[in-house]
Amino acid sequence: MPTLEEQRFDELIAADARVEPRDWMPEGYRKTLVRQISQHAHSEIIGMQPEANWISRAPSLKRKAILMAKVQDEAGHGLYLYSAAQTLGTPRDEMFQALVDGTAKYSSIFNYPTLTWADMGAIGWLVDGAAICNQVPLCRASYGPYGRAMVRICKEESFHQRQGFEILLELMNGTDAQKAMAQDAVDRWYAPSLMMFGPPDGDSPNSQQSMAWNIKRFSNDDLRQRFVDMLVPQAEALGVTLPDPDLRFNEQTGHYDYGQLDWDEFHEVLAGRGPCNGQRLAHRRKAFEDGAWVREAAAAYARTQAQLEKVAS
Ligand code: BYC
Repeated sequence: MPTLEEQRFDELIAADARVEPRDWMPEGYRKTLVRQISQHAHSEIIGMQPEANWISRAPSLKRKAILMAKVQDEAGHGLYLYSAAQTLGTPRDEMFQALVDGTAKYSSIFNYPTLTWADMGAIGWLVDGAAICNQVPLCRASYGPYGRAMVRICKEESFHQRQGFEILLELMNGTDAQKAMAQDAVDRWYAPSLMMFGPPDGDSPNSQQSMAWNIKRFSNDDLRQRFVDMLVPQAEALGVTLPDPDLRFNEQTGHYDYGQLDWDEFHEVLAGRGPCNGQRLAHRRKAFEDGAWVREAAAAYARTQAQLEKVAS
């Protein structure tokens, strides 16, 4: 017999209603949310690095201002998401420690290097494009604080995607060397961006339960397909070639078939052996250590304020 609390939770999910922090929830639901939300928060925080790498080398003041705003947005996304996870009872310090210890996951995509300015275009177009495709359905996630955080994140991601597309468009209207640089960036970021959606459905241990709980709304493969279908006309508009000889429209399904992805590479990256895993974590750890004085000063200030308030009362 389910308890009253369990019944109420099941009713909320069946009615496609929101679960709020005050509501009882099964431990598995809470754990799944903390796992997914903290993984996403860490992705935003680590995801600042590949682009921050180009802020000082942006080709104009305008491009520099736009890139700085984008990277700052990512910091903001990380913070909304850590806050959403905190409503589930997991302290931020704990999540952060797991990231710097290397025990928490973050998106595979941020373990690839940014070699040229065109990578800023490819990241915006492909990486933020994949993020939007994956994250718009999460605005309807059953857990209230997560869904609400995702609404604002998605609005900002659309601007990010457009700025990437526009960087590539400008390069594709430029010199032969600029066109080649744009195509090279697309060649390197295309397959990793498709892997952002996670393993194929048959190898995705969490999808089924997450979908039953209305956290995820579509499977990894369904979203990946939606992304590929969206990319093809955009690639044509840009004049870039998507690096997949098996990519073709399937009249029967009404979708684009695409070639096999290198899932061994994906698992290597997840195991910490991608091109930049070591560098990304080392940089994050150093930033954390360098910020120790700010945390100490803030804590000392809070103590002094508390003492002053005590004296005044
Ligand atoms: N990278 O059972 P599955 C962004 C893990 S965008 C690393 O399918 P689930 C940004 C998965 O965590 C990127 N790990 O899992 C964009 C699980 O391991 P654990 C972040 C991955 O959760 C632009 C295992 O593989 N977005 O931040 O049902 C600029 C089995 O997978 C990946 C999000 O996180 C991957 N690509 O589905 C700056 C969106 N794929 O946890 C920043 C929210 C899978 O059991 N997250 N894994 O140890 C999601 O939608 C889902 O968590 C996923 C995976 C679709 C990613």
